[in-house]
Amino acid sequence: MSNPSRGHAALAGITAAAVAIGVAEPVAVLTGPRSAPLIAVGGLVVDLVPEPLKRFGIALFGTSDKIALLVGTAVLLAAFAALVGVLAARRLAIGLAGIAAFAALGAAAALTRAGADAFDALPSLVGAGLGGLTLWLLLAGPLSPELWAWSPPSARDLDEKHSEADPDGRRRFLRGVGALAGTAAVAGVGGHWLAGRRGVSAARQAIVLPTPSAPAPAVPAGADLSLARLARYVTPNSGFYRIDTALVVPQVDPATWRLRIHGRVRNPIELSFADLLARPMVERYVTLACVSNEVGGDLIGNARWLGVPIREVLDEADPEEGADQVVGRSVDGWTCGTPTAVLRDGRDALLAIGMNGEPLPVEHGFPVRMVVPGLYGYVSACKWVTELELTSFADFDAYWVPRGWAAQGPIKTQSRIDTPRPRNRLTAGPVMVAGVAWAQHRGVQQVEVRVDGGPWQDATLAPAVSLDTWVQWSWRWDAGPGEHTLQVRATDADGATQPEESRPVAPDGATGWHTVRVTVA
Ligand SMILES: Nc1nc2c(c(=O)[nH]1)N[C@H]1C(S)=C(S)[C@@H](COP(=O)(O)O)O[C@H]1N2
Ligand SMILES: [Mo]
Repeated sequence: MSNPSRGHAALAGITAAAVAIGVAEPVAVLTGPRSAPLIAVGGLVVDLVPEPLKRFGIALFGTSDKIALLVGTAVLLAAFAALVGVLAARRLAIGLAGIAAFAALGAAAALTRAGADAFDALPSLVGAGLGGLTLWLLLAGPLSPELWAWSPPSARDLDEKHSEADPDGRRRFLRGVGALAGTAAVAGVGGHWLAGRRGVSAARQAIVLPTPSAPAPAVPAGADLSLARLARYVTPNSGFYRIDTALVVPQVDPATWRLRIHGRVRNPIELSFADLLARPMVERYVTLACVSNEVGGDLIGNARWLGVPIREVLDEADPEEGADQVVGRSVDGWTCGTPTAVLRDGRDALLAIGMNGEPLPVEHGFPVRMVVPGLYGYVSACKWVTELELTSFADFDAYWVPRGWAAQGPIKTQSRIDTPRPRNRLTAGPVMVAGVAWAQHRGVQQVEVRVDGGPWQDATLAPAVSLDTWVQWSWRWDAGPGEHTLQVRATDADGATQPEESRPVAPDGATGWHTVRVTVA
């Protein structure tokens, strides 16, 4: 900004916004982190942005998409705040109106989040009040360069005559900006930290998982080929992919958690966490997969889940005829729709509380989530689940359905080459080609590999715990010098081979053969 006093005005606007956002944080300690304006508006954006844009964001930023969203929101906010400052220097009322518009947006965003009450508007309102005060202090009040205080002149007047002429006022103004920005930072960081301390990690650590009455089968020897770069057969919790719409991870206290099984049932049920713990638990390996996984992608993981069979709970609730959909609802309002028949057909669909021998990690749905073998996560794997509502597919569309994804989401047979990696440079001679393949609940019958479009060769399948997990495969390649293309395809136990046709992830999962190009020297 070439023009110093317009720069001052912009700085005043940005400082006012920083104060508003910063002081909202300690208020949000009382009302919950999702009511803080930046997070609330970000959450609204997540729910409202058109699907192709969101996919572009995910493709661009990967798993940092949420951070990118918040940084983007903050940059936009700063630009708007600078403009508000410049307008406020001409007429304070216009600036205050700009702040009021912000407050309305923040409050509206907070109030429309699932489970919100009137108090959720508070962080935005308190923030906006103090932001408005800041604007006044810096542009018209005691912290403004002296002349500004007497009469609010036009910015042009300021530029030409006064700002250079009042070094004391300028210094006072800049000191004020520094103090207010510092206060905003302390309030923001401190409030955020306090909100974090109110999280549930202590409650999680206090949980002692019950011994399963039906333990998981042992992982057969040789299930994990233990090759460098090949995904482990069991994915550690720390490396398990995470996909959800939550900008702040819901903190659900197991002491107050409830699961309601209701809707079109003859016998509605409500369970506490203690009720759940008192039931017989089963433990099963199940490979979870995301519908947004590209061919060759890593939005898939295999874990040992401990939980209560959903089937048993549904049997007790006694669904009415025609209630063909079970809607899993998270505390944050997210929903998924699972076919009732799938949940009752005998597969190990679980209300899971444990993951690889630990209580569920908070970001993976603590204290309770759904896990359903054979279905993509978006139609089955509700984290932080608090309701199972019996309805029909005709009567209710779950979260992703109106956003262009299929209501039914059985996992498609897929296979992936983990080693060698694309563009690896290899030495001629024997090369171990290996990867994973999956066709949950049907099972993988065969994996084949081909080089440069040549004949398909049978890979060796490692043993797996069950049809509900992925399987590792390997194939010894006698690599000759040159550029080569490796491809893989799997056939499920029903004899259906992965189609070659490359289709995008939407609406119901990608198809095509994973293809890796390497150089052999
Ligand atoms: N509450 C909630 N549960 C959710 C989601 C979500 O956005 N919110 N995303 C689903 C999707 S799309 C997938 S693929 C799985 C991912 O589970 P994970 O993050 O534990 O790997 O969670 C499912 N459960
Ligand atoms: Mo997903």
